[in-house]
Amino acid sequence: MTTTRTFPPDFIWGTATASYQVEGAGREDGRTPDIWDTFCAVPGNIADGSNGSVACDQYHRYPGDIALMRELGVGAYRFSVAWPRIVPAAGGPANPRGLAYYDRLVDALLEAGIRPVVTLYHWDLPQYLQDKGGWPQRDTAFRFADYAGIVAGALGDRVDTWTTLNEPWCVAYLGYGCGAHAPGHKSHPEALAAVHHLNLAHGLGVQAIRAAAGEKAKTSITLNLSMTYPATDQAEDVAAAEQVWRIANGVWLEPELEGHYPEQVFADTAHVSDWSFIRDGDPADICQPLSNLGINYYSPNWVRRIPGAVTPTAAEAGANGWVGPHPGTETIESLPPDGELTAMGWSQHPEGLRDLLVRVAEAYPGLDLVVTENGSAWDDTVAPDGLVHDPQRVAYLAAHIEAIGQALDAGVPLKGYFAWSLLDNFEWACGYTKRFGLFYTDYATQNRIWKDTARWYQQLVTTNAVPA
Ligand code: IFM
Repeated sequence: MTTTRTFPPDFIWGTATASYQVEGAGREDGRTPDIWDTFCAVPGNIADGSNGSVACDQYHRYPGDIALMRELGVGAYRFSVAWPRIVPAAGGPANPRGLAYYDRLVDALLEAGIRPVVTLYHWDLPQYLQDKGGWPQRDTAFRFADYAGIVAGALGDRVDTWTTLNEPWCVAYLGYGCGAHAPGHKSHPEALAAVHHLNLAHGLGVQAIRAAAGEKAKTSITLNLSMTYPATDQAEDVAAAEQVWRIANGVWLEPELEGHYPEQVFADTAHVSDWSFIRDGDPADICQPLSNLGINYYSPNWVRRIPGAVTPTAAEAGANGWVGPHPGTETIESLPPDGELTAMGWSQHPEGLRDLLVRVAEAYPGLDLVVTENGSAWDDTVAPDGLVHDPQRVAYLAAHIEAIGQALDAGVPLKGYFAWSLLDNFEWACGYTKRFGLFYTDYATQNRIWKDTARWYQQLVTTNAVPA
């Protein structure tokens, strides 16, 4: 067999899921409701009116899913822990039955030779914390640190890497800014307060993990950085792209890795917030040494300054109900997606992944990077041969693997790649209507069915070379 590209021998190939999207067992073993249970109960919030109460039933079927991963040949499984299983009520105590589930999962993964890569927060905030205000409230960051310490204390001897938060961008901007995600608020001032308290939660969480699991614990955060290009090379569009970069990416990267917010972001958002929620000492708490940075990438964004648009006053900003995701960007618009769109309506630009990795690596030399999510949704069906043939997903994956190869060629210290997702699952506001899996989930039977993409990935990860 001829091959087109090989990867470093220690490169980690993995796959990923998240608790609410796959576990099910919504009320089992003491788990209490989270904000997604509440959000899903509101008619109209979820495309198919569904919720995560059963999902892929991984809570009961994890041995079968681990057997599949073993056959796939991946070296790591990135999953998340459901906070309301671990701390089901305000103030604790920790729930031993909740911890026992992750204990079993981690042991089974290790037995199968698969590294457990744990995310502590992939969006399932306990409802009791949202009842007190959720992420716009400072106290939530401290409660997160308590929870992180509990989990790290219980599993720290076996977990490979600890990721504090997954995609805080979505939490702040979709959850509190434009309302597309739980808890469904539409408030840019709340979104910016959430940004800061998520950053604080990350920093306090890293400290709590180290205190519980030891200084050697490998820590990380996963950011869905937006690769933002200017629509033209005109100065106003270039400036627009940099403004979007600051509010989408800089508000996480700079405090977490440099110890301060991008100065210009305060001016960009002055009509939205005075950022008075930042307290002395917060920057030092937020900026903690990390073992690596996780980056999720699906599609890039082209933006331009809207001709003639002016930034609203504070009063107008509060009154006009403008609810784009990024606070302070009322004078900027994104170009519509182009080319063949995935089932999510997202365009496909693998070079965006390469460019993003190169930009971050240049900004933070010496920091190891990992692609913690990348994948695509398509309208899969089971063929008469009982399998799923998904050439568009294979092509997407192959093109993005080539892009990470180019990033490695350019000297990016990229250490691993996790395909999103192990199996079709609950895709948030889209419910079960969008399928991202390497494996097809038959929700009626909970059978997992091989897609061609899973076979392609199997060949890649078992040979460490792109199939010709
Ligand atoms: O399914 C999500 C995941 O939970 C977070 N990153 C993006 C994926 C696809 O939308």
